[in-house]
Amino acid sequence: MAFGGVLPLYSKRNGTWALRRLFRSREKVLILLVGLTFLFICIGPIFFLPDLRGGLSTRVDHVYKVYKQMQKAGPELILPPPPPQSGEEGAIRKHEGVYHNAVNHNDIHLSDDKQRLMEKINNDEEMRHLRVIEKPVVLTLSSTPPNKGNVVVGQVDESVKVQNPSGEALAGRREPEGKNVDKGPVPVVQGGEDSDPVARQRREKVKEMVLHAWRGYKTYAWGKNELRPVSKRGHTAGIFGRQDMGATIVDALDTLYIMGLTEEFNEGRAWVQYHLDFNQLRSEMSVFETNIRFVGGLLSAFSLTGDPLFRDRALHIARKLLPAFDTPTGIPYALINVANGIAKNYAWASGGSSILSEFGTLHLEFAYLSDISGDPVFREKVNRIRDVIRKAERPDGLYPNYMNPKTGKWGQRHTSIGALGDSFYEYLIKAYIQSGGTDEVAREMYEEAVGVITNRLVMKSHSGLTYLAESKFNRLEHKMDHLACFSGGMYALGAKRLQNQLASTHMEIAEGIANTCHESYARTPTGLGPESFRFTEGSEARALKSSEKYYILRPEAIETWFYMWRFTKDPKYREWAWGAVLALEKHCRAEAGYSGIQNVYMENPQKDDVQQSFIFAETFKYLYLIFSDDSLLSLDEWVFNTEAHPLPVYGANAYYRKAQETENQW
Ligand code: DMJ
Repeated sequence: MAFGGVLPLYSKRNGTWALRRLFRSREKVLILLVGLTFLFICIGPIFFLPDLRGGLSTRVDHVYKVYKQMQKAGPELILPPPPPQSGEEGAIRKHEGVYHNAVNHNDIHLSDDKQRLMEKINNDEEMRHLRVIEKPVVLTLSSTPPNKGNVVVGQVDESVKVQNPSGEALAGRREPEGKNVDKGPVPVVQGGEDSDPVARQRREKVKEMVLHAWRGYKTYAWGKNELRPVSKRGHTAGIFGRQDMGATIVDALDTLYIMGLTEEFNEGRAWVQYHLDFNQLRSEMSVFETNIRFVGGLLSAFSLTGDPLFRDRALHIARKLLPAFDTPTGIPYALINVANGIAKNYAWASGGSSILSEFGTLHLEFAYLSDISGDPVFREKVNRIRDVIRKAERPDGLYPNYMNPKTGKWGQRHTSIGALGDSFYEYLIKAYIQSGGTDEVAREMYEEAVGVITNRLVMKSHSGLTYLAESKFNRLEHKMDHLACFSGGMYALGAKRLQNQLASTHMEIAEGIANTCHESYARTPTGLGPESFRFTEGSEARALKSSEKYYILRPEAIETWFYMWRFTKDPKYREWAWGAVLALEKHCRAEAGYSGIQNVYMENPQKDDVQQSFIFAETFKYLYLIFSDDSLLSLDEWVFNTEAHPLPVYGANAYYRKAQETENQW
């Protein structure tokens, strides 16, 4: 019979025996399998849905919770956790909510971490109930940018569409709204191709570099602060606190947007919407770095796109920083634990002083925050800092790098336009520019401060190189930090905007600094400049100590070449920038991104395995802009914060988007 080989034949005559005879072993296995499958279907849900007896909503909640945790643990389910590192990454590694105790299962931090994980889960639950999730802005095209020159708001460019929360498509980006919005010429924020084919090709190369760096970060460190592009894992520096706050994402947003990398921008935007949450922070972070990278990055993204998500996140984060300003003078502390509002200074900073380049680099972001929110608190904070700085008597007219936030007295007599001082000077001229030329106090302070620096610290080497020395207890140290290379751009910007009797001298100094910083690059076999360089009898523009020979993807030299290109149109600045591109490709490009190098004087330098977040915000952006047409982020309409995040100029930029109720405060 056709079925006889498969189906058993039951005989009533002698049941057991007959069954044993009738069922062959293959058939028995089959029956067993069918039975087990049936049992699994009936009983399985009891194991997967322990709250089965509860209502439907309990079950949905639980599934949601499991789903959220699975989603967060995604990479760890597929990839094994990286080996434990000594030092900053610690023995217990947190991977998006999953904690790996890499060394000791009895580590006391483990229970702490478990508790935080529970808090995180509960918090997620709370947020899910409380927050109305906004519909994300959807840019409809792929990452290929429009290849037709400048994108102009007001003209419908079909290739770049943004959807607003109600779903209607807007042209290019959101039109400014409100009666206080400046109606000026329409800012060019994408496109801006140069007419020179070589520049166009070079700009494409820079974009390719950005994509390489972004993809590495996305693959191996998504949501972490930074990427280790050689060992392919996340990295976090102390300035960001211990949690994963996606510093790279926030620092990269505006660069991705300007380059028309819409797909990547949208990935970043979604991460900001669903994951950027400073309520999660439990450790100290730098007030200055949080302001220039997070607040600045989000404010730029808001200005460029008009998307309120970015404005609201910037406000949320800036408010978290406010307890740091609760000092007798209003000069903020350097570090804050945003979970409990406890703030303090670095112990090494001149007896616990605050640092000039940190408390003096808040003005652009805070003034703008007040204007776009209508909340005056931010502007009040920075105006108070400015008052204290102005009134404190300066030794020999120089601003020392340290001030005690309790007494308002200056600390050690150390003045520098490099580390510890740099962006304080930068923000004076830029605050004046941002105000549309109305912030007279900022102008006066800039002219005075830079006047003294010019007289006392601007030097010429034996061979005629212009450099900026430092002053330590009234003695000159003939050393210039890579950080100080930004000052060429600052001098040039000041000269062009102030047009005072010192303008031509300042322009000369700017050219000199741009050249000296280039020399510091050109005098190395790598073509990249050291962290600091010195001027002595026998050596110029070279690092002398081994601790000064590294390069960590810093932008300052390129930044100055960018300003000089815009203001002079001398093609050498583009050539120097291109030289830096080639050097970055040769020595810093790693399989998963870009890394700093340990010694610029080696033919084959070791990589430091860190992709600093500022490579996106600054290095790549300035490179891209130097090979673009001047109309893209015009310097008449935009002012760059110290992390190269563009902020609109009041009165000259339609994207200023002042809140309706605020009046001009300058
Ligand atoms: C950036 O974070 C900012 O430019 C800051 O002002 C100092 N330098 C770093 C990059 O070098």
